[in-house]
Amino acid sequence: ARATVYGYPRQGQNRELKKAIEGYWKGRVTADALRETAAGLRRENWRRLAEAGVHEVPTGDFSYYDHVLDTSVMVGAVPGRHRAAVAADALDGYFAMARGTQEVAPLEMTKWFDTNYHYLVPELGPDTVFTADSAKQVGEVSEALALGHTPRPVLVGPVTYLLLAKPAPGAPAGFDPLTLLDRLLPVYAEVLGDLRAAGAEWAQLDEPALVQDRAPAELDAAARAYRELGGLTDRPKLLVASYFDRLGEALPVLAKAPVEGLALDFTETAAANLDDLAAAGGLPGKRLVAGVVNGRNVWINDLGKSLATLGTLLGLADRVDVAASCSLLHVPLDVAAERDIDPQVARWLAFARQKTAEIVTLARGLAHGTDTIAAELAANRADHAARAGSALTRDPAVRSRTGAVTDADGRRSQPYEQRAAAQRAHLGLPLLPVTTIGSFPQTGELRTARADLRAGRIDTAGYEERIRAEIQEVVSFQEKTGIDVLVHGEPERNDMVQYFAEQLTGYLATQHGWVQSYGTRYVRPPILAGDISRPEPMTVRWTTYAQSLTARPVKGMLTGPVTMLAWSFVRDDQPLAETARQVALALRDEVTDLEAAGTSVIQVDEPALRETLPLRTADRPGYLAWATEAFRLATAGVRPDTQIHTHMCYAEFGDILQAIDDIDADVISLEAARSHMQVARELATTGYPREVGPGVYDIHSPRVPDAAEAAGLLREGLSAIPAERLWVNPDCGLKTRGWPETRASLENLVAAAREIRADLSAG
Ligand code: THG
Ligand code: ZN
Repeated sequence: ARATVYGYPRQGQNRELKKAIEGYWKGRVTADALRETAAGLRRENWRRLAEAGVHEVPTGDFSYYDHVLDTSVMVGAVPGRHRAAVAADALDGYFAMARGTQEVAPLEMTKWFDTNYHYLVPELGPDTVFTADSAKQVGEVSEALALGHTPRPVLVGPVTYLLLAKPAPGAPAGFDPLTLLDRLLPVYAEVLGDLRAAGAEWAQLDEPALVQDRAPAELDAAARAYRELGGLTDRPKLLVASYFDRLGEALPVLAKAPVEGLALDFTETAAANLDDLAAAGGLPGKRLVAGVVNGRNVWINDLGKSLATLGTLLGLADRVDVAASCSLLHVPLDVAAERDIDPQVARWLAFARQKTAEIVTLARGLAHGTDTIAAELAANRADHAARAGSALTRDPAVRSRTGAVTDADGRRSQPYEQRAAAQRAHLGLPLLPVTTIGSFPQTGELRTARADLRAGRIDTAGYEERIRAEIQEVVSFQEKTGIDVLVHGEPERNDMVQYFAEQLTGYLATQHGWVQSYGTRYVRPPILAGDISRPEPMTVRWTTYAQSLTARPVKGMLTGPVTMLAWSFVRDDQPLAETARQVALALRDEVTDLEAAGTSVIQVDEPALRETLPLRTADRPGYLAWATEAFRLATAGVRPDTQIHTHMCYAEFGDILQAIDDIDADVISLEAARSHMQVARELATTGYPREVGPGVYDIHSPRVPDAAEAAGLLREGLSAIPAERLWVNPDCGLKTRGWPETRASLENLVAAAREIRADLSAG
C-alpha cells in the first residue's frame, strides 16, 4: 500500500500565485516571471509531498485559473469569440476565456459539484472540432520527472468534461454535449499517448460527474469511453477517479472497464461504496485507491476507523493505496501557520499538509502493520478524546436549548394573510415598495479604514467614526432618492459569513486559511468547531443607529443559518441538522433583539440554500427538511407585524421552489433581471402566496438600466405577481458596484416604481 493525493492547493503559503497573476494582468509582472513563480510553486508542492512520503505526485492539477478551463484548452474547445485572442497569445487568450475582454464575454462560471470552487463552463456545439494540445500536461510530467519525482498526471475525464459543458450559443435547441463523445475520445487518446511518451506510468482520469444520478445513456457513454481508452495500446495505466459521493450504478460500469485502477471515496457521504464494491465482486487484478481521509473538511482523520476500512478493502482488490477522498484543493494549506488558534484545538485540525501526513501514516500502517504506527494511533485517539470531552465542543446550555426545540418554535404565530394585514398597517408602505438587498458600495476608503484598524494605525473610536459617517451618507442618499425600506449599507462588514462567525462563540477564524473560490479569488471559511452561542447582540447597534437617522423603516440584515454552514467548514462530529439548529437559535436571538430595538423589517439572507443541494436527488428531501427548519427557527419568533425578508441569488431556483415556499418568509428578493423575471413566473405557477422582489437591476454588470427598462421588467413581473405582492429591488447587494452607477440605477428604479404606481391608481 502506498500514499497518494489527487491535487494540492495551488496558491502557495502567501498566495504568491494570486499576486503573480494579478500582477501580470496589471502589466507589472512579465509572462516569464509568472511562469517562474508557477514552476516554483509546483516544485515546492511536489517536494513537500515527496518528503512527507507520497509515492506518486499529482501533475496537471496546477492551474493559472481553473482545471476545467485547462481541459478546454487541452482538447481545443475554444469558443469562436475567443479564438483571435488565443491565436495572438496563448496565455492572454486563456485569460480572455476566463475573464472576458472589452470586446468579448468570458465563459460562464459555475460551482464545481457541491464545493465552493467555481469552474468555467465549456461551451460546445455540433460544430466544435476537438484538437489535442497536450503541452501543459506533458510539460508538468517532464518537470516532475526532472526533479526526480514519479508523476501521475491528473485530467478531467472525458465523460465528466462533456457532462459539465453547456450548449454553445447558437447550438440547436436541446443539443446534448455528450453526443460529442466519439469525437472527443481520439483527442484523449492522443494526449494519453503523449503522456506515456513523456514517461508517465499512470494517468488519472477524474469522473466525479458519475457520482450524480445518471441516465442509462450516460452510463453507457461511460462504459464506451473506458472501453475505448482502455483498449488503446499506447497509453499509461489508467486510474479512473470518483469523489464527492458514492458511484452507485456507475460502480459496476467502471469496475468492468478495461482500466487498471479505480479511485473511490470512502468518507461518510460515500460509505455505500464499500458494500457496492463488495457486491460488484471487488476489483480483481486492479489497483484500488481508497479515499479514506476527507479531502474537503478540516478535521483530523479517525485513523483507527480508516485502518479498519482499509483492512476490509484489502480483500477486494489486487492492490490498495491510500488517498484523500478528493483533491486537497478544497482545504487550506497548513494548520501550522495559524498562530491565533489555541494549540490544543489546533491538534484537532488537519489542512492539506496534515492530511498528507495522515495518508502516509495510514499507508504505512496498512503495508507494515498497525504496530509500526502505534505512536500515531495513540496520539490520534488522545486528540479525538480531547475534542469529544472539550467544553468548546459541548456546551450544556446550547444542548439543552436545541433539545427543547418544538415544531411550534418554527411556526409564525399567525398565517401569512393575517401577518400581511398587520404589516401593512404597521409599515404603511406604498404599492411596489422600493428597497435594496443590503450592502452599498464598499469604497477604497472603507477597506483602508479596516486595514488601518487591523494594523493599529487608527483606534476603534476612529474606525467607528468612519462607519457612522458612511451610514449617515447611505441613509440620507436613500431618503433623498425615495427608497421606501432603507438599509444601513453594511460598511462595517467584510464577508457576510466571517462578520457573524467572528462574533459567535464556537466558531474559529483562520489567518491564512485561504481556499480558492474562483480564479485568483479566495475565501477564508471560518470553522464551526464547537457548540454555537451568541454572547451579545451582533448587529443591533449599527441598525438602530441607522434607524435613529430616519423616520422610514430600516431593514435589519442577517446571514441565514444554511449559508452560515455552506460557507464555513462544518463539524464532522454531529449531524449538519444539529449544527444548523444551533446557528439558527443564535440568529433567532438576534432577530428578537432587533425587533425589541424597534426594527420592523428583518432580512435573513440565504444565497446558499440552492447551492448546497446534495448531489444525489434521493438525499435532497432530507437536506431541505433541516435547511428550511433552520430558517424558520431563526425567523419565526417575531410578532406578526414584523416583516421577515429573505434574499437568494444565483438564478436557477427550479429545484427549490417548494423550499422557498416552506421557509414562510413574508418577502423574498431574487436574482431575475437577466432572465426577464423568469423566476417570478415560476413562483406564480406554483401558487406562491407571499411577496416577491424579482431583481430589476443586474448588479453583476456596470450597466445602468434606465427607468423605462426597469419599468418594462416590472410590468413583466406584474403579469405574474399581483401589485399588492410585488417589490422593487436590485438583483443582489451593491458592495461590488461603484457609487456613480449605484446612484443612477436606484434613481431609475424609484422612477419606474412611481410610474407604475401612477398607472395602477389611474387604471
Ligand atoms: N463569502 C464566503 N463564501 C462565498 C462567498 C462569500 N462563497 C461563494 C461566493 N461568495 C464566492 N464569491 C467570492 C467573491 C469574491 C471573493 C471571493 C469569493 C474575493 N476574495 C478576496 C480575494 O481573493 O482577493 C479576498 C477577500 C477577503 O479579504 O476576505 O474577492 O461572499 N465566505
Ligand atoms: Zn444576492
